[in-house]
Amino acid sequence: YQIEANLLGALKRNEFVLHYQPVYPTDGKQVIGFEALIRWNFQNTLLFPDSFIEIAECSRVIFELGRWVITQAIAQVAYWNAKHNKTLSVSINLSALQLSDSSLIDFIKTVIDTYQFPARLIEFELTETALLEHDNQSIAFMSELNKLGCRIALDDFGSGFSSVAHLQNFPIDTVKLDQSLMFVCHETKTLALIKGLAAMLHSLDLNIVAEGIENTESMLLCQQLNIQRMQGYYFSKPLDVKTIEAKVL
Ligand code: G
Ligand code: G
Ligand code: MN
Ligand code: NA
Repeated sequence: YQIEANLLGALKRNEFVLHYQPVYPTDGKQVIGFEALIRWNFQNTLLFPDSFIEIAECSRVIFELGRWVITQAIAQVAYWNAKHNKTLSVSINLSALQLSDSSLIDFIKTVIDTYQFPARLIEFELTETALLEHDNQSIAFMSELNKLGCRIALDDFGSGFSSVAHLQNFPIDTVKLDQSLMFVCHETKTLALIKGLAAMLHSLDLNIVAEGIENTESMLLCQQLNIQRMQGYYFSKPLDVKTIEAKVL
């Protein structure tokens, strides 16, 4: 099927939804925020981003789709915070291409103003590929985000071609350890790697989020290493709005 032609139509028909994966602090007790993850309600099946984000990028629909995600996620968490008198944070994934959208910063500022949402509670997630492709443009974009008061996370760290140089060359606040590390944290070499990474990131004053926490063992490891935030199926998978409201808030 021609996903590409359908993407813009899907946006108009309101077929995209955001699911939210709860994020927990070191003690694992109370949810402190959510990562917004997009899904597409396509003819009664829920499509995951791996099956359409790339196409959205190639067809440049990602610019409009990305703006929809930003508005939707901030509006949703603003609503939850007002309703429950909380200060939950929201993490939003950005595609590399979006860093070349020169009016995106103004757009984000308008959304923040519209919903009166504290910028410090917004974290934008970028992957290393996003940074590799652009460089100077990326740094300028990130500095603008910083000026707004938003935080920036380097996503999927420890997978692929993670470079330690990025940690000093880019104005990032947070590093998200890739879930593949946590899945095998019982293995001697991986355990040593995680411990070393945590020590390095702590000494660089970077916040650490561990992803892919699936069991007590990896949760306890994060606590032992003072990892600030945790995400994973041990706590919760990404959930739709209704389920978040019924079971998490
Ligand atoms: O749950 P999951 O299948 O949603 O996420 C798969 C990948 O899709 C994640 O690595 C995430 O970075 C990406 N992704 C999820 N939501 C978005 C989004 O709104 N925008 C972009 N660019 N990527 C997203
Ligand atoms: O790349 P990014 O980290 O943004 O995407 C996270 C992806 O990992 C999403 O597809 C999400 O559904 C998935 N995910 C989140 N927590 C877990 C987990 O504990 N185990 C597994 N296998 N996948 C997870
Ligand atoms: Mn992410
Ligand atoms: Na990740």
